[in-house]
Amino acid sequence: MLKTKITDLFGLKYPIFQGGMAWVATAELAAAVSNAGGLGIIGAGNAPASFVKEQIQKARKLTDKPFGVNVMLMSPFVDEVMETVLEERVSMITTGAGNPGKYISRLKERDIKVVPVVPSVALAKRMESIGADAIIAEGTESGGHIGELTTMALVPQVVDAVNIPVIAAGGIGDGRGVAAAFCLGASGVQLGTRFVCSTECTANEKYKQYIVNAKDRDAVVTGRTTGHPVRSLKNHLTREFEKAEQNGASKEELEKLGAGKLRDAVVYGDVLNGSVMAGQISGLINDIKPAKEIIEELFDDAQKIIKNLYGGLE
Ligand code: TUI
Repeated sequence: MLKTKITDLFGLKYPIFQGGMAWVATAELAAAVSNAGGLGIIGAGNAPASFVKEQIQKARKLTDKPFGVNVMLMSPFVDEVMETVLEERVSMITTGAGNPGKYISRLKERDIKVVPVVPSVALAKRMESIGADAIIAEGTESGGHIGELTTMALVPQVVDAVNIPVIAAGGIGDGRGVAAAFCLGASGVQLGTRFVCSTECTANEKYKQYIVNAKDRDAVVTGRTTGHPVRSLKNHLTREFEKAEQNGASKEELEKLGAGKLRDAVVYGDVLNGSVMAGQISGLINDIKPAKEIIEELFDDAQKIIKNLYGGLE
């Protein structure tokens, strides 16, 4: 009933990935999403390989379904994390914040599927040409490190530019967003912020609640002057960052201001001085519930909408 190129390629019940968010996307969340029929993804973020290995092994105890790892390419540990995913032979990886080109041949030799996150058509085409299995087109509505284009503009342009399946990400939080992504030509969706507000997510309850309480304009962008813009929920830190940028702070000063702040928010619940990375859809998210309920509701609602429009997905 929900067959798409993405369910076929990754052996899923539902064509949905859970974003591989640093600190947030632990083995517990990834396993819950995979057990519910989506694709759970462990976020490697800036963590060393030993942590990623531990998380992979933990997830294997919690689910017998496929799951993936998101490799954050700006991480100082990226090379050793890649070695770990090769050794552990995870079934797939997503990549973010850079070009995974130099790793692709070794990953493919081990039958590890590679799904890069891209913010542009040019990068999508390059990724297809070097052997990516699918592409995640992520709009600027997303939380964390972002590109410029909106999901609405980016997804159909990427769909037209490549022959591999496209997964839409950024700004999707309910069944209407899922249906819209399919209307734009996507074969699947990736959601991050919605899964932060799941029961199984191990992020501090204060982080989840800060998203639940957020309104439409609360997810702001800082760091444009560094070339690495980041979207997070407004708080003391975003205001301090804005001031520093207005006063012409150097890239190094700004990096220092942001260092360790995501962990402070996710792990310790410091939602005022930490970095509460979350997407523009935060304003739509009003509850915390099990990943299975989230996924079933997303696709029940999307199916109803799509049936009314076209008679259903395949
Ligand atoms: O990667 C993300 N989102 C992230 S990573 C992250 S961890 C972090 N922590 C502290 C500061 C900054 C980041 C939090 N959120 N999304 C995927 C994504 N990738 N969005 C945009 C891109 C991207 C950007 C440039 C992908 C490729 C790219 O290529 C540039 C090049 O090399 O051509």
